[in-house]
Amino acid sequence: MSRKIENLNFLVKPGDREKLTDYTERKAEWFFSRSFDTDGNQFIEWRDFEVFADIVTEATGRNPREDTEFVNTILAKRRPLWNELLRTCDMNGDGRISLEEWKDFWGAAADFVHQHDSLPETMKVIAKHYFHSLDVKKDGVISRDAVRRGFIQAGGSRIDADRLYAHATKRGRQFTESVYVDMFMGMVASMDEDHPSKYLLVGFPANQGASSTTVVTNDGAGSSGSITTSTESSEYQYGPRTTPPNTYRMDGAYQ
Ligand SMILES: [Ca+2]
Ligand SMILES: [Ca+2]
Repeated sequence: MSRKIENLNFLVKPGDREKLTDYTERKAEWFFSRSFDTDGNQFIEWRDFEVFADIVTEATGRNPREDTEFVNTILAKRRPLWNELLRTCDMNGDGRISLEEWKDFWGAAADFVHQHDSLPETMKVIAKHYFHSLDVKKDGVISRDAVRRGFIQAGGSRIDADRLYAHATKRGRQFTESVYVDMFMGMVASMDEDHPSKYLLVGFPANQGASSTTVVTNDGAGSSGSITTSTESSEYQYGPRTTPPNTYRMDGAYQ
């Protein structure tokens, strides 16, 4: 069934944002600002990816002006994602995606999920990008540690990371790409505020406890917004107190 619908046409039309409920609209807005609109100007542009790459580079102690090869490696990983976003979401063809275009996209995608019980291709590209960013060992499975590190890097809480992981691995299953894509589908389309797929939205206000939780570091200080610069050690290591960017930095580009 799901294979048959792979090729179903997915079209976004102006006004598809009307298909959003208050709750799904809030999720769309959160994802827009936390995942993509790095500079917060209400548009997703290639510039946002460049800012993101600089932030990630600085978080590893490198100078983005000098280590351009490192920066370009990060950008190269995200170029296909950007091309896909532009292709599907940039309806007026101005080379950037406004918040309204994004909401039309999200509304069309949620409607597609309700009709076909499957994600449209562009949403799958986004989901798979984030899955592979978290699959740091490249073995097709996300570990609990990887989820925690990803959440903390993105300014989220360890408690929410554990909630997400517990749901993803319920009944003994592994956190594979297909589990991730399924949860992503729920995150896009579910109107149920208790649906655990919401935990994919790092720091989302509706995630109970997210706003009141701080991550306790080795020195005991709350630093939910700190940046980890090591991705393989068993203890979380915190870099300098950099202001966390307004983005969902679950990107494995450090590896
Ligand atoms: Ca922007
Ligand atoms: Ca546009």
